[in-house]
Amino acid sequence: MRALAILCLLALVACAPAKKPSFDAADANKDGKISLQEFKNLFKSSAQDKAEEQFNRYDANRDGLFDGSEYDLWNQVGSDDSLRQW
Ligand SMILES: [Ca+2]
Ligand SMILES: [Ca+2]
Repeated sequence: MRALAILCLLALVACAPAKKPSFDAADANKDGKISLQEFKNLFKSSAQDKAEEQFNRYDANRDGLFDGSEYDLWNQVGSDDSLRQW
């Protein structure tokens, strides 16, 4: 059981979220939505295509904007930290 506990702990550490920008930080113009451009600003210049791909994937209602819940979902499960700018 001890080995299992250690494994669980390791998994937790591995999955611990990196420091991520809050919704408010990403929402540069403070209109309460994240536009594709604002979203892309979170990514490295070399990862702009991937940013757009992810944006389209997580824009659940296809309105071209991320609201809080869409952004949170992306932040929790969709983000690839290697692509991020920070
Ligand atoms: Ca905005
Ligand atoms: Ca949306």
